[in-house]
Amino acid sequence: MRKKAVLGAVVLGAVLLTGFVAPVAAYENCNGVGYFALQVPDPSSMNPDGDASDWAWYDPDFIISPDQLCDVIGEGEFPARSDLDIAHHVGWTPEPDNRLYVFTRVVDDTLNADVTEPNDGWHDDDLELILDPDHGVWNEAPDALRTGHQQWTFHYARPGGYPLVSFLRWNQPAEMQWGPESGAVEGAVVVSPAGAGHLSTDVTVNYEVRMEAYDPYLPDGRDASVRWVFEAGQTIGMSLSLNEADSGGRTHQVTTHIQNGGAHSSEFSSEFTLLSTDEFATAVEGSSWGSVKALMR
Ligand SMILES: [Ca+2]
Ligand SMILES: [Ca+2]
Ligand SMILES: [Ca+2]
Repeated sequence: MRKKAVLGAVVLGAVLLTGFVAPVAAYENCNGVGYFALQVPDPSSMNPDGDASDWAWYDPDFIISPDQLCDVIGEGEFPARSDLDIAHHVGWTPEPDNRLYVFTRVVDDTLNADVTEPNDGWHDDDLELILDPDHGVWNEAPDALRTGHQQWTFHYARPGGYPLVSFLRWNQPAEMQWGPESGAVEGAVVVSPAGAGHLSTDVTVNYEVRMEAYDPYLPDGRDASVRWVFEAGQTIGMSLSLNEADSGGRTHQVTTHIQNGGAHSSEFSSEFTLLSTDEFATAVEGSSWGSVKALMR
């Protein structure tokens, strides 16, 4: 508790020093302080293909690893890094590109990939990105229309198996899938070794996302929805949750939020603050950002 309070004070100090707006909603971050997204220096170099070569610019101090994640299913021990290792990289761009970027590398001892129905994909190895750009307050049923926040999911897809990489969960009407269908939400999930299938062992799964954000995101489509404009210093509502199964269904959900209900209630969701290239590229050890980075390691 004391450590959390100290971390919170340091981040609040950094927020005040750099003119950031402090979060106003009751969000709960697993790491106790919140997470960061880094401005992509050159959006034209990015390709959402599951290959990490376009992420070489990313400051490794900001990679989110298991020591900043919670297991909110909690049936057993937190997975050992030898069984499950996770490295989230989160980026964003201002206008005119104005998109959110995520690259998540998962090293997993066993791949679970036998689900074929997208709404049931959480029984498999699977990434969820809960996004609430305007950082609102919400508490609703799991199948509520996802207009004010969205439960985006990204999944290993292959012929005869799970059919879609990018999908809006859960039990949404078909017209709500316009994001992936129009290219506003792009995702790639690449598993190595190539050709890995259900119960393959010692796999690496790369999830890569490039997406526009909308708030609200409405069933009537892009023109009826409101495009969110990302800006340095914003704190957005967002959780990254990895559903982990090794055989026989999900045993862990390893996530930035503090409770499984974080998909359905802002009270339990996490938040990301957007840093500009100036802030993270020029931060030196000993400065406020250097101190924050040191505490996050
Ligand atoms: Ca890439
Ligand atoms: Ca919202
Ligand atoms: Ca697994």
